[in-house]
Amino acid sequence: FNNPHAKHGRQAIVHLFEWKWNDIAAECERFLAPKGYAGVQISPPTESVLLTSPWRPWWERYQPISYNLCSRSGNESELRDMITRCNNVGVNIYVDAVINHMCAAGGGEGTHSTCGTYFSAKNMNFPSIPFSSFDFNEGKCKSASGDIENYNDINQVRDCRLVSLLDLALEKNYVREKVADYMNKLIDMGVAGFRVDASKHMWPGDLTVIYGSLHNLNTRWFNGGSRPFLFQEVIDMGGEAIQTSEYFPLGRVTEFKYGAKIGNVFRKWNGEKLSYTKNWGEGWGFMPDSNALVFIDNHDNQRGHGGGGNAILTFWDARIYKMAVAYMLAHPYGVARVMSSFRWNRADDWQGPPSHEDGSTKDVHVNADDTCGDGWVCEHRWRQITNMATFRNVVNGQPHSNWWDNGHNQVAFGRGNRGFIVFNNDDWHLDVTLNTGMPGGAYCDVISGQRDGERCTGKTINVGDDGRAHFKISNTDEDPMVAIHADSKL
Ligand code: ARE
Repeated sequence: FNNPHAKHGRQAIVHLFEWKWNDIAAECERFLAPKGYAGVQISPPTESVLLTSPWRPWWERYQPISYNLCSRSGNESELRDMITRCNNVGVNIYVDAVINHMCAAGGGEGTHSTCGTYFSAKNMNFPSIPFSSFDFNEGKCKSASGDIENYNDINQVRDCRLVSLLDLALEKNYVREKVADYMNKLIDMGVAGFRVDASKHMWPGDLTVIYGSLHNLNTRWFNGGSRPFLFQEVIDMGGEAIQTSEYFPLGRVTEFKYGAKIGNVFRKWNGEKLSYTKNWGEGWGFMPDSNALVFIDNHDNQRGHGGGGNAILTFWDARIYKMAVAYMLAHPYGVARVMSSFRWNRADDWQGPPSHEDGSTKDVHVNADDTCGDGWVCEHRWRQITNMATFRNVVNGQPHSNWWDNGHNQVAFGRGNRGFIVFNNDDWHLDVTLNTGMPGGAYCDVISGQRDGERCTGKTINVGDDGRAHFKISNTDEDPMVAIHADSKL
């Protein structure tokens, strides 16, 4: 379950948060495949509640009311078309699976759902699956309110309602079967795996049974016997009763310490310095490499939900954000996920995706210069980030090597003889000759530009036959970093 089944040596996953299926299909063909992204994490595809107060928040999608594949992003045939088209160009689809719960206990009763299916939160009745009151943990939860009140009580965390969301009784065979049927339908349609939402709130034993009943991936696109890629959302910053390690035998796990720590490093908070990242990864107390799914920010902590706090870097802090994403993509630790966001009014963290008056999501508008408009940020299309996704592919399998630092916030490291990156996050210039480990020749810096045939649209770096190269990076450069790799050789 730990293998993303990426094609053509591609490495990075991108979360196209709230994108419509038609837009994702087009993005796979026109951008993700040619640039070498391995796969897409999509927003939850099931029917959910439709909320009007506040108006159509993004988080309504985390409140399923049926397993019909009919959401704000599109219907089942659009979903199927997207999966097919992305698979046909070797870009995998990973589904955000909300299986811990249904909608909120106070979700009412009626047909206020994204495709008009009837449900009753009051009676815990979801007839289209069907789930009834027998299928929830109401009797099992021992907290006074029925909600999780204490994260140090393992039983509460797993048997009570997360923020009042009706908690499914995953110990029941019937419930397990319905959940597995839902996931298997998607596997048969061709998805490569799942982000398992709120995994901390499900017993590892229940998940083991559900995962065990998942089909192998569709052999139209994947090798026979391939198991779905599973990455489980467990927020463990240390200090709580539930630890990520409980989920290691089941699949990969989100490493939330990664983004929180890297935010502190690039912001230079809490005495952190870039030079301290020489042993970045397990050396920083992160989980084993083979278990980790890493990211700088996610759809929750970029807007103050979930774990990580104020240190989390996002597109709002564009300059150091690009440096942090570049660091992640250059570094060998973990399976890396790039965030792709929409803009919102920062006082209203509930705001949904760019929408029309009737609440339907707007198309993603792509500008002539490859950036996006109409409220879509498309960090994954920012040149520095796209080019570092390519860097990660080019250096794949090569060791972390040729480390250098100035004792402060100037560092450099390579990936064997395939790539080299230099950062200057100090308040003064960097001017130094370093051993890159790369074969001699002229290379195009993929941060300030990129190779275009024989031409370089950015800085050119000359590596001598001894592997040494001179780097000058001003602290006032637009992006105070330089990266070269085997495929950027001129
Ligand atoms: C919304 C409202 C709530 C309301 C509820 C029901 O905000 O006030 O009670 O609806 O009416 C998302 C949003 C929530 C939203 C929910 C349902 O973030 O705000 O609730 O959808 O619409 C914990 C969990 C972790 C979870 C985070 C957010 O452990 O699994 O909280 N993350 C996932 C998703 C979210 C999603 C859900 C789960 C629910 O990524 O997008 O919620 O499907 C410490 C702990 C963490 C804890 C964290 C925050 O760090 O260690 O475990 O995370 O605090 O409480």
